[in-house]
Amino acid sequence: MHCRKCERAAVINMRHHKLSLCGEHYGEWFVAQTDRAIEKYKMFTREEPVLVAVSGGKDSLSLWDALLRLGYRADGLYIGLGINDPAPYSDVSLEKTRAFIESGGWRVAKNPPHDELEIASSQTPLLAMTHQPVLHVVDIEQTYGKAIPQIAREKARGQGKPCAACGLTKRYVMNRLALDKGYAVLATGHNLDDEVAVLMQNTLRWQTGYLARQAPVLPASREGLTRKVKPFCRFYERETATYALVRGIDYIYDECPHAVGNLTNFYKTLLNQLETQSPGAKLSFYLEFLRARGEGAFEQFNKVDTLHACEVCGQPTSAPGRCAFCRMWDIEKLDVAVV
Ligand code: Q46
Ligand code: ZN
Ligand code: ZN
Repeated sequence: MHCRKCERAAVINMRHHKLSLCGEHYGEWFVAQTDRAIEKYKMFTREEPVLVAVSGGKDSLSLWDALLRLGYRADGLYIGLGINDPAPYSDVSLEKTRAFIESGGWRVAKNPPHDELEIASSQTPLLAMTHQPVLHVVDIEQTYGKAIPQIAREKARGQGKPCAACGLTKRYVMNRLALDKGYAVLATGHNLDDEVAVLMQNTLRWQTGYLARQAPVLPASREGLTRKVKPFCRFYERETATYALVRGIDYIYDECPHAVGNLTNFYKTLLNQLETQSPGAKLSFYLEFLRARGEGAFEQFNKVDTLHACEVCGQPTSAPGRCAFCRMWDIEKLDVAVV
């Protein structure tokens, strides 16, 4: 199979787009599509500082790479969860994240070279990249005194899995750091497969409130909350992985050990079977959902709760008193800055 734009062998064939591309042209197509999504959904502008939540995986590192190549003012936030048992997942993911940004590989095109001439021309950045990216690292154990598995065990949250404690902590730290450091927006690397798995989960249970809030952009609906965006929401997982590959991004292949066997992965497997039978099914499920949502199908379920300020940290919370994060971490008892 050949590239649509040149004679070289294709590295990817996207049946849903009827498009095959070589490494170089795929890299160009991918960043252009990223920019189109950012503009289409009005995610952010080139003037606004963006905080990218990076985990060391293919999606978040590819997102940071693509945003920098497009000339956005993108910095990274890595949250050290302390998940190193049975395998050193957190340690390796931090290593990969640091290596990515310190290597400066995002500065130049790094598609597999075909000849000398091509290497020379591929050294040109897409846009003038004047931004010097910063990586913020928040280590949960150093900041709050315990790693995620430990606090989850102590608080008996999540029936044996630390995901509830982890998700609550990550959401809080991301939002808080973005606000404290003056970022206009928080970007995550969720891809189409992630979004469609959640969509299916919410649809099967008709969780209309969740459906009303599932979108490429979640506006900062009130003071104390940051706008959240998902620029990769239209890319299949295979497409972000191929981008990481053609860009030479070294990422952590393993998932968090606690993700193994979770419900989201089960739905991903089901949806992959559907996609095999019917190419493009995932993309149209998602896009048709966005269309219906855009037409107001879920508007009535988008309830705006009355929020209170947490009496410890000041963040918005649904019940008066301490927020869920401060309660779980007993923040008033710890002598630490919140972030
Ligand atoms: S990191 Fe945290 Fe995930 Fe691991 S402990 Fe669960 S929530 S699975 S995205
Ligand atoms: Zn080509
Ligand atoms: Zn609080």
